[in-house]
Amino acid sequence: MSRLIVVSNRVSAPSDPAAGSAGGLAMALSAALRKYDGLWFGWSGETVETFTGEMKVEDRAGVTVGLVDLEPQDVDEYYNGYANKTLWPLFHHRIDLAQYERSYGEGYERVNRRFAEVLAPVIEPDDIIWIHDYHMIPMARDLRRLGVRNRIGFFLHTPWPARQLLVTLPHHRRLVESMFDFDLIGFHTQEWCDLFTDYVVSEAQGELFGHGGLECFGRRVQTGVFPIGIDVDGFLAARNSTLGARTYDRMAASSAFRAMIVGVDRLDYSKGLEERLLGYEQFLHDNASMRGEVFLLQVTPISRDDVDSYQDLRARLDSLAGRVNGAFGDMDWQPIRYLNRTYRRDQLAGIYRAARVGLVTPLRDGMNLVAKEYVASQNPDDPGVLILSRFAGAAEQMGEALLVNPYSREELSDAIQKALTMPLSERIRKWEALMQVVRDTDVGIWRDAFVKALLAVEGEPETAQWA
Ligand code: GDG
Repeated sequence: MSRLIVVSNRVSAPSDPAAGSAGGLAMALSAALRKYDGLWFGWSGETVETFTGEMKVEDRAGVTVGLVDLEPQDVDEYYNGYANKTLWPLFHHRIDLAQYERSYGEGYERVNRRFAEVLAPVIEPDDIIWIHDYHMIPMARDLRRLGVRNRIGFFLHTPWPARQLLVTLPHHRRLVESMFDFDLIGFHTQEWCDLFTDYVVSEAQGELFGHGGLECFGRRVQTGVFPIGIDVDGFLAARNSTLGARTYDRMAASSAFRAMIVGVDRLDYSKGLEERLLGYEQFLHDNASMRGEVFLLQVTPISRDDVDSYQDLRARLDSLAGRVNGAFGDMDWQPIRYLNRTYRRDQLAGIYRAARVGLVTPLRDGMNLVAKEYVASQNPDDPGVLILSRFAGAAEQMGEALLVNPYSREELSDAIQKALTMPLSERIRKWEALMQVVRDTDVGIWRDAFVKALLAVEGEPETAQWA
């Protein structure tokens, strides 16, 4: 039987799934792999003085993981450098924050090559390989060079940037060319897929064929749209667990006579946190009668704290949350509870359930799983309202949410007011439609659709040039 080999930068399978971990990719992959025979391969998160190329194999809550340690220079150049300071900002439309240093690109190529060299010897002929995210774009090329002829798919968890932005990346063509060593490339939304196609056709003079096929650089690749979702049953179980229920009771008591608005995001400039706090401040300004009647619980675990732009954002958010609390708070009311910590997944489910409004307002986001978790957690008889940025991939499916432009504080303020006063019948109608979307895009459906499409790609992998 064929195995599914999943590759991602970091193997972060939680040892206790109910505890979870703060990151969309980690949650999605561990849920997807628990039900599949296979291996999850990637960086251990540890460093060693000299790279050994040794793979440590472990079992984590039913998921077999293969881990490699990297050198400190790899982490600086590949992870903190090219992945987090170059590609992440570029792919999220922040070329003002993107840094293009030659050493970063060299580290990125080196680590992809190292990953390929460690993985190639354990690949069996029937294995299917599924590589994830922007950290690992050139890895198929390196595997092909080592003679790997298996089916190799790629899934991008972030947006694909507009062509006019991508061309600011030195060697952009080389990066895209390496993607033609995959058999299938998947995106969350039609919009990201169309932007990729636009680059290939308009910048690299490629051509379309069939349904989602692209021919360029003398090779062919298939593209497709596979919207990711959450493990719905797992999340409902977390919500209904003892700790989930207890957290709900605790939050319901803590928000008695006050409506809770909730935000849950890694501390990242793509999540629109500053704009969100400014929109909430505008709401407090516009709706004097509602002061004291609401509060915003913003759960924001620190993320990528080795990168300057994240430290700067953290300082600005500290100051903004303090300013709003100082200006509007009262002796028995704090408008914003701003928390730089993580909660267990079952606790998060209880928090979401107790919140009248879910505020999910990224400036740019591949999909956004918090939007789906918030919907799944609601009480069907008295559901809360989801406010969702139109620039999150999730907006392509979740049109029944209150869609907003997160750059406009007036629009945010109006949407909060509307959500808090929405009649029950409308809340129920919207929630039912959104919950259907959450079920239709369950992470198991996403995994199966991608693997099926990968197996259905016609023809031999085009590897002759490396053989
Ligand atoms: C990337 C893409 C795409 C957050 N705080 C805590 C916690 N979390 C969990 C959430 C959710 C996950 O982290 C965040 O997922 P998102 O999808 O919102 O965002 P990214 O981390 O940026 O993920 C994104 C995703 O990949 C999947 O393809 O949707 O667009 O950027 O599951 O619940 N979990 C726990 N405690 C916390 O405090 N346990």
